[in-house]
Amino acid sequence: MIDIRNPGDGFKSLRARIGALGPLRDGDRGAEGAPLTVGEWALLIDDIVAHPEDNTEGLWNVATPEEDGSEYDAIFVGGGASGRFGSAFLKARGGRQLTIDAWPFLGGSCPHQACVPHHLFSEAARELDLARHMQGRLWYPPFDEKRASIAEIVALFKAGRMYPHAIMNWQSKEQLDMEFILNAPATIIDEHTVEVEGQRFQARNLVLCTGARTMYPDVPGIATKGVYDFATLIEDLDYEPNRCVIIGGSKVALEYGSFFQATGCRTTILTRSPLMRTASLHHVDAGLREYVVAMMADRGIEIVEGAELLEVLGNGKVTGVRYTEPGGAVRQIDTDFVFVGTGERPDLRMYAPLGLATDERGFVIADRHMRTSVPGVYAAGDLIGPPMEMFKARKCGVGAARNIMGEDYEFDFTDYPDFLHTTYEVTWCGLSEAEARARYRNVIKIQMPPDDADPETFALPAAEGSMLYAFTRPVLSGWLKLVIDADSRKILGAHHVGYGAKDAFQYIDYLIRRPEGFTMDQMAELNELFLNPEHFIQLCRLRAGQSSPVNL
Ligand code: KPC
Repeated sequence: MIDIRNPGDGFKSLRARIGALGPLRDGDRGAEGAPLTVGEWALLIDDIVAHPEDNTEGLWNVATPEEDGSEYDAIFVGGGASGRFGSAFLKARGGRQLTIDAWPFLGGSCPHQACVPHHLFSEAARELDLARHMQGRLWYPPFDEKRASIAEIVALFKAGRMYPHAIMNWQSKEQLDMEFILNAPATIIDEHTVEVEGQRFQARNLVLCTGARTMYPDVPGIATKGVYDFATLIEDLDYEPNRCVIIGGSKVALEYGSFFQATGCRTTILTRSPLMRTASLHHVDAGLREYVVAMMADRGIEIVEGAELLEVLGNGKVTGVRYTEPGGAVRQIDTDFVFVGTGERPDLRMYAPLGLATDERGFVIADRHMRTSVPGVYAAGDLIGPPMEMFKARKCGVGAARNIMGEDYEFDFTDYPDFLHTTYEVTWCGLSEAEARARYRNVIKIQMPPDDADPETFALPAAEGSMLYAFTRPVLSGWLKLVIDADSRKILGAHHVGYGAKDAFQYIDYLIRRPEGFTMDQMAELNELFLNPEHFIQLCRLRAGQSSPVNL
């Protein structure tokens, strides 16, 4: 082990051990000593991320083609969720993979700039929301609006992100037996050849998994300092924002906007499309949307739907934005912080030698086998378009691996459970009530609070994670709905705003999408762990005795 506070030449010795044999290895790649521990990986990654200029050499745990020129079954270009899961699966099936990433860690943007910080921020938003709401009651002190610093929470994340990175590298090498080259960009030569640090590797197939990045609106001033996206927020924020304007109505816009507002940074969302009615979100129930947006407004977020950004104003730093509102009037907001959440697009320049077919938005076209227009070349994850979700990224990578290893495997991600965070966790799957009514003649719903209840006095759902709200201001305690075909008794959709139901939705989605479906009677037979986050089981049981069930 090297001394964390005083590594000396430890980084050199760590690098020398990257290819060292772990317990699964049976060949000698000429590396010295024991494999790196998670702690050692963390040190090395942190040093490289902090000082990229001093760390231009790749991290190899593979032989060079000169030492071992045998062909790979697949080279995964990009070691994020798609590349890592695809690689692990292919390796487990007995194939030979090489995974290449320009970052010094596997796992991609998720643990570096995306899902992991997002969840940290959403958890902070939830805590802050409760602390502000409960201030002066029970054990809650007066809420100090100056104490929640966006910059400090970002710094907290940055100070710890090397640990999940390290686990990805350690797990991939020591437990999954993957071969990789990290901290080195790949150059595509042709559909079977990739060059890294002057070495050319040959493969039967390529799997392209390099993700996407925020697409900025093309308006004057958009490059001014003080304009951020979810990635640059992490890398470049060097002051405490006082006022925030969000551009866009994507999930990212709702989620980060809710976080910024919860910290006390007054936030306005300027969005063309109504929130949660953007094309990238499907099956959003009108009642769920209404509750989510109302609760964001209740927290003080200003939402301008139908807004068109005209320009970002600045004098070397952002000072404001100009936009048109729906009637055409031009408005200005003075702000020191602009956050772009207008969706993502891939950067395909490195793939120019392949001549890949792309769609009208610029995403790589891949079929259900993950095959691109170029034989032998597969694509996965955000590179092929929405949904920009983890399940899709990982299963695309695995799907490519399965096909490469000889299976005929199709992955259809047209239907899936979805979620987002505001200061709540919002989850949904299956059909919205309106979609269900369009397809079935006898639709009922189980909803809490019911439509005709006064939500300010109707203290249900009182649920896991929202009890303090339920007993202080009931309307804040959440919202839920089950949509049911009363004829077949099958559950068609589930919708929830609260805390802790995400896990259940992974399974509910699977159950209701089975060909045989999942009835309200089967739901009623489950054993609730009361007070459960979503109340669906007991509410179904209250109606299951009815031969012709009606709304609850
Ligand atoms: C929190 C965590 O799992 C780390 S980020 C996941 C990256 S990967 O496992 O490659 O999908």
